[in-house]
Amino acid sequence: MTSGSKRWTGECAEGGHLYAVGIGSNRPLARTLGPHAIVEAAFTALDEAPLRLIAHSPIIATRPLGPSSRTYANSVALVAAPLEPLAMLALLQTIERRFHRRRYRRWGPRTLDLDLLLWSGGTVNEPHLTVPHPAFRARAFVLDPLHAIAPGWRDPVTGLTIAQLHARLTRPKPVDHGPRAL
Ligand code: A4P
Ligand code: MG
Repeated sequence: MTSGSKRWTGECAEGGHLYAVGIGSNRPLARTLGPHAIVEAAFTALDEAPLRLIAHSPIIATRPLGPSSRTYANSVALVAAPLEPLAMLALLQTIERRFHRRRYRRWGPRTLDLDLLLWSGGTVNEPHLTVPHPAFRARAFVLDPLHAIAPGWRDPVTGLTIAQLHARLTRPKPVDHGPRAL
């Protein structure tokens, strides 16, 4: 499946693992391959054996968080894989390299960034891999697309569903008008 968006209905991969993968791009790879097209190409890469693309969100344009000034194309994909988390991270980094991802500087412009957001097996705390991704709960560019395809997935750290985390992030904050005059 490489186009459109589909909501995940809760089934897990037969005998495998399910991952939510955050996809971001804000640097073109060529004149004709800009961030939106790179994210579309990433959907195809995430559906190549041994991976299986279960669903992906629409691609959204987002304002950069951090020092970069270029608009991002962001999406989230649900990917089934027969791989343990460290092997999955290694495969995602191989895909990033295929898109000429260079690690110039932290949060610098990137052709393709693939982050492991959630794993059906729960949490991972390894020197080079933390799952759930430590920052995902505070990022609209992650929670908006994740909410579109997996609102019922429960964050193993907070116990909240993606729908609840999304509501928490997007709910209007109360305005403090200061002390009322009597
Ligand atoms: N690593 C640890 N945990 C994970 C995980 N769950 N998923 C390690 C992926 N990698 C994980 O990542 C650095 C190292 O993190 C990896 O080698 C891996 O061992 P990186 O992708 O090389 O570097 P990075 O992406 O520049 O750093 P970082 O801290 O991962 O940044 P983020 O959190 O990916 O944020 N603004 C908008 N609008 N949209 C974006 O997509 N993205 C970023 C980068 C900043 N601003 C953005 C966006
Ligand atoms: Mg990253």
